[in-house]
Amino acid sequence: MVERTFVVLKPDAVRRKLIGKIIERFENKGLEIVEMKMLKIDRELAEKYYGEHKGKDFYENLINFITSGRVVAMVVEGENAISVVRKMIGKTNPAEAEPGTIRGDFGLKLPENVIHASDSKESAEREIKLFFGE
Ligand code: FUP
Repeated sequence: MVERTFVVLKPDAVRRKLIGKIIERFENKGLEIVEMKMLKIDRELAEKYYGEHKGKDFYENLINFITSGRVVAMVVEGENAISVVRKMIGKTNPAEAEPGTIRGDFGLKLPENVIHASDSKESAEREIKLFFGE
């Protein structure tokens, strides 16, 4: 089934000039970028985006990181895009992510894990709406 998923290249990826290298992987895979914008996430948007983590010990650190610089938000489309992109990004902790995955190749320690991608159809819909509207 053709799906749409939501991807964010986080402030560490932008600072380290990895935008092109990461987008190239999605294009090489045959996925299509159907929406894309650069923005600085403010605290209000960050709290909505990471609402499920409120109260966790890493929450403040995470909000500070995601609001620390510009990000690139995009909608990526393709056959089974949600699970395919999750496989391509690797495990949450870049120290544990397999080499060959984006986090495994470009990240070293949390919270700087380079990239986000939706983990389900429900979160994809919620996150696309949050960043791109209806
Ligand atoms: P993921 O879906 O892989 O992005 O992971 P989560 O939704 O569980 O976590 C969201 C973000 O919280 C991660 F990208 C990084 C941060 N995080 C930490 O900083 N420490 C943790 O122990 C877990 C997550």
